[in-house]
Amino acid sequence: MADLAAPRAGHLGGHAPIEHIPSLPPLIGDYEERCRRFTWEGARAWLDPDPSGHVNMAHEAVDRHAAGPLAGVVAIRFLDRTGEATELTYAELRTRTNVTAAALRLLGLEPGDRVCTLLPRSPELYLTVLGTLKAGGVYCPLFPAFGPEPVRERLALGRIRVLVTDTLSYTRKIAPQRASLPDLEHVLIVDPDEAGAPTGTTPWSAALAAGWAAYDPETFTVAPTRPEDPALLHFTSGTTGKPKGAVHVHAAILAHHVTSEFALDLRPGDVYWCTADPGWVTGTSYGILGPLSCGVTIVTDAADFEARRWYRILHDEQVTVFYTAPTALRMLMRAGTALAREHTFPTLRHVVSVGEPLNPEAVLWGLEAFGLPVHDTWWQTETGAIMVSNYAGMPVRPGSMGRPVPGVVAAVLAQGADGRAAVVDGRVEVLTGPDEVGELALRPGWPSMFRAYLDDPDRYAKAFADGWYLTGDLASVDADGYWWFVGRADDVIKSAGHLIGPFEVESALMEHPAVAEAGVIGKPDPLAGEIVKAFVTLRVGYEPSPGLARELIAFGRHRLGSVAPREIAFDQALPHTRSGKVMRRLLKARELGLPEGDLSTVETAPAAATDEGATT
Ligand code: 6R9
Repeated sequence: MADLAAPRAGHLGGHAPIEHIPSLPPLIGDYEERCRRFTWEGARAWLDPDPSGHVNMAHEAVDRHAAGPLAGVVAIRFLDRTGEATELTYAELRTRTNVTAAALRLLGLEPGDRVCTLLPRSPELYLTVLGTLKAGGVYCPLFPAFGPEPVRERLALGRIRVLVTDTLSYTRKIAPQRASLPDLEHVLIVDPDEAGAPTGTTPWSAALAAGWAAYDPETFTVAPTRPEDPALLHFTSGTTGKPKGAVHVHAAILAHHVTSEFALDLRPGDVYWCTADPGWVTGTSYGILGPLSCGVTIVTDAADFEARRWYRILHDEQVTVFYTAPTALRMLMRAGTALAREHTFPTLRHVVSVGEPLNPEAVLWGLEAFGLPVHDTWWQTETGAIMVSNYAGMPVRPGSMGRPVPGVVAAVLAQGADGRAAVVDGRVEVLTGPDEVGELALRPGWPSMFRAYLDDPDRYAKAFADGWYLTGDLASVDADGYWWFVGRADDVIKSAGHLIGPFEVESALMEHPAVAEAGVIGKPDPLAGEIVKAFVTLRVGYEPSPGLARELIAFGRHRLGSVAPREIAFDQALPHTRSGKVMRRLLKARELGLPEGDLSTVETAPAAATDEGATT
């Protein structure tokens, strides 16, 4: 083990390392040794293909356990808003997901057809994910807090055939736009009222009853998918243009499994709680597939964050491994250490975080509240699985993301003028010195690597250079091999761990009659990491006013839901590049009071911002 006695200066405060004392020895032993031994080819031995070599994620996650000693173990324990629990064992989950798959097959779902959920954390969501995979379909989650606009855009881009949702979401977000979604053939409603499901939809229970009648769930055969067949479609956001649909294949389950063992330290007997919403990639890879593949008991909670409730769940459910996000940890911190101390967590062994920079304070607070430091993990929608992590048993260096997981080759690439990796004659430069900052890049080859951006081969090709996948993040590596997150190299916003594309927000705002143009940035926020702030140029005839700012915020919220701007500032002279793009980087530099850098490409003279914005 490297000598970690000296705290690392400079970065995020540089705290002394913490020796983690697990109550159980970590599942995976020595890091260096493990990296030396590991090959993906070797890891494939874990997969349980059929005799013809077919691999199906849902089989790997559920059925293989249902056929063995874990059959009677609780696979998922669902807590509803009142705290009432419903449980499904691995055997029951196998049957129920077979019925769901049968229902989808009966609706005419063909291999490769796409199925979406717009649901809170409920049994129907988990059954749809696994049922879709078993039917050979491609599952695509939608974040339930999205407004009608992001929902419609993703349903249209994904050419979704089947949507599973509830009455309220359907009535408010889908029904008014159904005519513009010709591919959406079936909508299943999980909570029809006495009057039945809305016109044009089918009650979920009726679809399931039909599936049950048509197939024997005990002998139902899972779709014979090949390892490279598409399984998951995750929309993510870039700096420009429409949301990008990252496509993942069935073989990805191997990476979900290996990293769930290595970074989350999961094993049979664990009670595991992942607080990520299933509408985002963490909710699929580590809320469902990875942990089930390890044979653990997953706890899910339908309620929103509430500090006391969370502590109670950790205690009462005897959670052993807790995977959450920095924003959630900061909300727990805000609720005070005293509240945490009212509870004990005797079973808790490993606390892990993802999605945004984990500040050293949160790591150290974990020690106070749980008696355990928080272990950071870094990855992206595109990578499908954890790439860099503070694994269990590793001395945590607060503020560091950890080290690449076995089987992952990462590098820091020299930057060009635009902040991204410089590509000269098709070549990049790998920085090898300690603490040098550049773009974090990964050598493709792990199974959960995205295989395409849906219908956008150009964008996919642009994500690679010289044999590297370029992540868009800036990072550095210290002399001991610990990786440090420095920032994004692009304009994408991370708010409460959720990735938000500025272009999507700008486009929605520009549909308001008062708005001529908008530039959207992430403004640092002590709780959410960043909040969305929009700079708006008004059309002739409109005057800036706090009332108009409030109106624009309400307009954004109505269209976009939770990804809407929280702050509006009026600016009649937004800075542009010569090619006419709003310079978000400059807006951000001004917001932060940073030097404005090289302005040679600015066309509109930087004007003093007329910040008459309202904040809600
Ligand atoms: C899993 C997920 C990916 C982006 C990523 C980076 C940020 C994720 C982080 C982190 C600092 C960490 N990010 N983990 N930043 N420290 N431990 O979040 O996927 O929604 O695609 O976001 O999130 O900027 O590039 P996704």
